[in-house]
Amino acid sequence: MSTPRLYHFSLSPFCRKVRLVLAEKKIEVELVEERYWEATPDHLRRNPSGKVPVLKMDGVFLSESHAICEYLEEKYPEPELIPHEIKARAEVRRLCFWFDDKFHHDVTKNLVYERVNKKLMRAGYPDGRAVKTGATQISSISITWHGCWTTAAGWRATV
Ligand SMILES: N[C@@H](CCC(=O)N[C@@H](CS)C(=O)NCC(=O)O)C(=O)O
Repeated sequence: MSTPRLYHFSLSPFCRKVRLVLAEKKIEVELVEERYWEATPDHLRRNPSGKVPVLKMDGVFLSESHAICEYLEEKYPEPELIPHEIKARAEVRRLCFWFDDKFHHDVTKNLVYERVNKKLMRAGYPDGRAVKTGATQISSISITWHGCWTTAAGWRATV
């Protein structure tokens, strides 16, 4: 079986979530940094939506971070990251989708897109107001979330 390959962008929280799940499950993976904004034919062939992460595993290209995480959970049930009980599963999905949406909208778009992506894409200077908003939001969302998550679940990998 060939080593799975993750096409990712280091600063993307969607990619980080997949890296965390891979690390928790101790799955060896080859990391390939994808400059997704260049929208190369190869990248679009792997994922027509043009987004990262994309995981190549078992001969297929998996995309959408949550779908990837659930695939990994089903294929590698240990350690269990999603509980079996149906209401608890819904709660895990609610928290994940809430966090993904909120973090992307309040933090990533303001901080990473302004300070990193604009530079990489040569798309002008960062908007200082957006950067300030992102910096404020990161502490309120991130600290609350990570505190909650680590206390509740008692685990965290650092990737
Ligand atoms: N719902 C997607 C969102 C992924 C996403 O938006 N990734 C960003 C990088 S942080 C991206 O690839 N953006 C490119 C685009 O929107 O075309 C997931 O969970 O995988």
